[in-house]
Amino acid sequence: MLPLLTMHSKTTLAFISVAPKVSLSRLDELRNRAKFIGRSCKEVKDRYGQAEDGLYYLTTSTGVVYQTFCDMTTAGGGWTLVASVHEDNIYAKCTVGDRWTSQQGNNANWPKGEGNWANRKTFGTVEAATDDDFKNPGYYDIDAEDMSVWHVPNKTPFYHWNLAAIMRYHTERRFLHLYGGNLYYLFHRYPVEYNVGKHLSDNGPSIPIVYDLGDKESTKMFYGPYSGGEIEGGFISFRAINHERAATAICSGVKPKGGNVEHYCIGGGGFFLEGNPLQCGDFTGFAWNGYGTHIGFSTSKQMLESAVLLFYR
Ligand code: KO2
Ligand code: CA
Ligand code: CA
Repeated sequence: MLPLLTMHSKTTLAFISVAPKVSLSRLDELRNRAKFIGRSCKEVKDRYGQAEDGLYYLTTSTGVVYQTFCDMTTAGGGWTLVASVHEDNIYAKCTVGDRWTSQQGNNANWPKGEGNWANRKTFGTVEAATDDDFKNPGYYDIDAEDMSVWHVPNKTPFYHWNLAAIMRYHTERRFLHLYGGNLYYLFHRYPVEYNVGKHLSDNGPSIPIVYDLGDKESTKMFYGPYSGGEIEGGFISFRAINHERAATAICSGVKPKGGNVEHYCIGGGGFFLEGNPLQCGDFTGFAWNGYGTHIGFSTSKQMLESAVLLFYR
């Protein structure tokens, strides 16, 4: 039996949409997806012809079973959600919730920070991928060629991600072949670590992207006007280093042409020297000139309040 809905007051209903009613045959259909197990959403699509976006069951090469979201429609489909980077509080600098940077402060003696870009630790849940950080075993297990990235407003339920997204794009050049097949291996080659190199000359790769929602110009508009002077839209970049030798993980939608990457690249190592500790956090220095002001180096509010969803195919 499905639980009955209890309506407490009109006010509650106005802000919290009610749980959807679902037929028993639909529940059977969802449960029966367990039959279509694969190592990636691409396998599930190719082997069983599953074409509906939603949650599917996957297994790693060693038999770890998990559930995640599959985008079965964009550019041929078969995209596996492997992670999300979520900023829970831009004012809290490298504290709890900054899983993609450091949760233990801004500290030059802990240069790799959490190290989660290059380990097998997993966290979060797929349904909460826009409410908190998420990382599943696909991140290190799937042998992928391309990436897709969605910027989705925080708190959006998964069945609305595609429509609610403010930017969506994917790569088409099979670049992951060159870097070990996924981000786990890519970040072993390009460690996200303080003091491993110099800005621009030691950055990791920048890969051209194809937009599914947005374009080069709209991408630049999400970042601050000062950032605009040192980025080029139409790329996804990895392990970008800043003027003070802090390492960031991903510059979404852009290629850095300067060294203030802390205002347009996310995730990082355990130490950001400038403004200590203001630039340390999952969304680094996105609020350097105020919260969502889109002044100076501050991003727009939309960017600041959207989670970055990472897919492989
Ligand atoms: C600023 O006023 C400032 O920020 C710069 C940062 C940005 O990442 O490197 C410099 O610290 C500069 O000295 C100054 O503090 O400049 C271009 C204007 C921003 O915030
Ligand atoms: Ca976070
Ligand atoms: Ca700077």
